[in-house]
Amino acid sequence: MAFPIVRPRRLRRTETIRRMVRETGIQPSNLIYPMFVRPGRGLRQEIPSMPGNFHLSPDTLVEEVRPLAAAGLPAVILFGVPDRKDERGSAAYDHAGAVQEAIARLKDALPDLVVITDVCLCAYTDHGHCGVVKDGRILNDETLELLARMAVSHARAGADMVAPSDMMDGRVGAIRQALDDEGFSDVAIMAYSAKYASAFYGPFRDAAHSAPGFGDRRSYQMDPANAREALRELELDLDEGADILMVKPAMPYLDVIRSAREVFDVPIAAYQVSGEYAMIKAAAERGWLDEQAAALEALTAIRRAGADLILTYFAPQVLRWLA
Ligand code: PB1
Repeated sequence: MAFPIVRPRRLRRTETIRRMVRETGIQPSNLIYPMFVRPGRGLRQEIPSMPGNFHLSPDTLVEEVRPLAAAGLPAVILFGVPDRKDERGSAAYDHAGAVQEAIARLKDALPDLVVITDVCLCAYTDHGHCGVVKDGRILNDETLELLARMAVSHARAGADMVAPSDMMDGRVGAIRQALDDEGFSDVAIMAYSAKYASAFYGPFRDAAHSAPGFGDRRSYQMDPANAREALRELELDLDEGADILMVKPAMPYLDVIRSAREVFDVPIAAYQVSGEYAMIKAAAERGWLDEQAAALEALTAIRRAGADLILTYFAPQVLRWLA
């Protein structure tokens, strides 16, 4: 059959009909809000490259999250911005660190909120790489023990999940082993499995003061040209014990998200990174884009590609838009 018997526009005629046949939706339960926490008290400092996002101290972070949790936000992921850095990123696994304190405060104030923590050294090392550096090389196996210590310090503070974003080989297995050995077998791992050496991380690196001091991350993060390799990375992390698999960035990698959804039966997360956020924000500020329409379209695309969970800096706004 064809036109005029068949008229696809019949199901686009009114918003109610369109809502009835809409294939993809965004719910608060799909959202994870990335947040930056620094040592101190009473801190709430907007991040210039990421308007609407803030450097917070553990006390102000709880107050920032409270209304978002009440609006249905299920989870946050915490990124530490320490006052001190050294070559082995020792502040990352300091049991008295800002992230560790923020976890404890959040779990005390909002027990049902899922607290996820980023596990990586780049914000904590004075060279800005995600691992231990020697003679200009990022050492893989020597880094695993530090990442495991960082993850255990988060679990000890009460984190529900840890999210290794370092891209060292074998880190999921090392973290799983360490968590289980220390009695945290119920702490889940959301692995940044297919994480690309992307040009879209700039605003985050400004926010976390985590740009590499030399070279780049291409000896550990994936080549943007590779999609088949992503399936290998996702499979390895699953075999090592990951509970959730992530693709990052999101919109430039919808094909990879789609492949991950088709191949793996575990929850798939996608990270709408700082550059994806900043692009829409900047264009909207200049009057070139409708911010809400563009942001929701981008998030819908990421969901349509197959992501169950989206890490997005738009989370507070999406909660308002969906209300
Ligand atoms: O929003 C973002 O850009 C996230 C950036 C991401 C944080 N997990 C990494 C950026 C980078 O590679 O520098 C941090 C890597 N541990």
